[in-house]
Amino acid sequence: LGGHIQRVVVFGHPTLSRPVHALLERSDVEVVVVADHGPDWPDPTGRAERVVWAIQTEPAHGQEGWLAAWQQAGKIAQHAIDDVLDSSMLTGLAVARHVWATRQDRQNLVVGSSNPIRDLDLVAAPSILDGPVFANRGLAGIDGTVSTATGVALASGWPTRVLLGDLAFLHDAGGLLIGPLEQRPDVQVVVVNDDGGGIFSLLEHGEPAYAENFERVFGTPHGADIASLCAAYGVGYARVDDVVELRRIMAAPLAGRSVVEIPVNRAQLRELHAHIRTAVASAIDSG
Ligand SMILES: Cc1ncc(C[n+]2csc(CCOP(=O)(O)OP(=O)(O)O)c2C)c(N)n1
Repeated sequence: LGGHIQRVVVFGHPTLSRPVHALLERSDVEVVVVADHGPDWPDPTGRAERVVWAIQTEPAHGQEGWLAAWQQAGKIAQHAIDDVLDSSMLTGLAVARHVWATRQDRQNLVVGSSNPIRDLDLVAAPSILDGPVFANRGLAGIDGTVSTATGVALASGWPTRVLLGDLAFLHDAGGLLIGPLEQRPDVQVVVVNDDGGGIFSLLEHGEPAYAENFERVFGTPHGADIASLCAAYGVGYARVDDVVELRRIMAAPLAGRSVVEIPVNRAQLRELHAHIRTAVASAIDSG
């Protein structure tokens, strides 16, 4: 299906998702950017052939069956991913799936950079709930996420769940501190703790050739005691070790400020993603 794409119309800043970038880089794809501001239109791959203020769409003018084919492939892929996750250990992907499944109306979701936003991108099905999802680039990516969530919760008045990795959490642990004279929003921080930067095992850095130095330079384990850190900041803490407990905590009403730590293992992430790719490809081939 992807091979048949001839033109991409870009609104706003494209995501960091690699498949989206790969599509924008394809020489056989025309890129049209819709931007309403001066010379700074977003064109990360430098391939925009046209930059326009607006476009007019003609309803139902596409090739017969095009949309249905994508929707069908999307459903098949989603089932294949769900099947793999059902039979694998508790991972960031599984947590993202439960976080998505238990979203509520009038509740915000803030998603940390690195794997959490990519995990959600992979597992989340379209939703009609009235609850916005925020993702922050911060200064360089993983900074400021706890503080962002606090701001989102205060500004909206809605309870806010945050899904983020342990390094992103530790980077902004100071954001847990709220002075006694300040308002305390309802914020639940869900920390997928793989003791370091899980994303790098999925990128080029994780290739076997670099295995010798990987852990110290990119894995960066820290062994931080998150329960003690929460106690120091006076924030509630719960640890989740299995799916049953995860489901229970995610479904409970979100009130006050708390941290939910979910220890996971990043050692098999590369294999898990390879497994998902194979499962999706073969499900679509036979579907
Ligand atoms: C402020 C800042 N420092 C460093 C980085 C580089 N960086 C990108 S992803 C990442 C690892 C993040 O680890 P974690 O939040 O635990 O998520 P995981 O990859 O384990 O899912 C780092 C250090 C960054 N993007 N921003």
